[in-house]
Amino acid sequence: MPYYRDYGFVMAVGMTPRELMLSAFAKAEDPNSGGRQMPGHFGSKRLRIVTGSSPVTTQVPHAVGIALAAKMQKKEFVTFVTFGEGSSNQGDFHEGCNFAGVHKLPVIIMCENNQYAISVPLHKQISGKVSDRALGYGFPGIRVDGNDALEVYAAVKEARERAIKGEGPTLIEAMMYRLSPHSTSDNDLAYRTKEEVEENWKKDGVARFKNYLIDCGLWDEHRDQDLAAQLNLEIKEATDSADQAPFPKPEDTLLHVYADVEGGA
Ligand SMILES: Cc1ncc(C[n+]2csc(CCOP(=O)(O)OP(=O)(O)O)c2C)c(N)n1
Ligand SMILES: [Mg+2]
Repeated sequence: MPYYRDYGFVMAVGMTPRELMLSAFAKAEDPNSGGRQMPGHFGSKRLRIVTGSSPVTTQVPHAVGIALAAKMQKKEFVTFVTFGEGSSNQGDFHEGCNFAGVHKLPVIIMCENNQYAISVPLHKQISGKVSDRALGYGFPGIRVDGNDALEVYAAVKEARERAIKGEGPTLIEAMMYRLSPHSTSDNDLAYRTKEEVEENWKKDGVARFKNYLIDCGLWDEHRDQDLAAQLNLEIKEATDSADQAPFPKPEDTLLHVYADVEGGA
């Protein structure tokens, strides 16, 4: 149950650039919503990504409910849900955490703390740590460096093992920084400095992981350039293909809005 920041995450679990572009161009074939939702509202039956709603953090109680179903049906799966630190101040987050703690549900609750909620900086949103809130709900909460891929991986892996063993939820707060404006209509330099943004680009987790792989002798600049060229081509093909794909038909407007009743309503 990812939220709108999770392009990297949904691609890591198998969503293709073409599927994402079909969503950006609002085309009929878009698996996320058939072209009905804004881009970034991910959903895929094939990949078990539950469709996200626009009010932020509504996905937390949904994820907890799905984890309850896993427990009741004795199915071995874990729900993974993400959201921003700004929205972790909403009731949905707290109600979801409380229920998950009481019922020891198999859910990983991950806050992507990028230090801004649109124009509101972290120090005006929260005075403590998001991860410390888990204590009040009776399960572990840990803060990790969200720019360190391996640290995040280790924390999520351990949280999954706890969930599978029936030990209940884990709250993970991944510390990072929102490198771009909130949206294309946001002028971020109205509320933060260019220097602050530039300083944080130096800590970017993708560049850091690349350098780590180079240091380990597993990667090099030459291969990196080849990969970038290959990915640019893939994105261009996905963009062209989605651009040319048909729009939804007007008569399909109500498709998936109401349940189909067998034999007619
Ligand atoms: C309930 C609700 N209130 C307000 C909004 C408008 N809104 C969209 S994104 C956003 C910022 C959320 O900040 P954060 O949770 O830190 O996530 P980030 O965008 O930083 O990843 C807001 C206020 C919304 N979508 N839903
Ligand atoms: Mg944020």
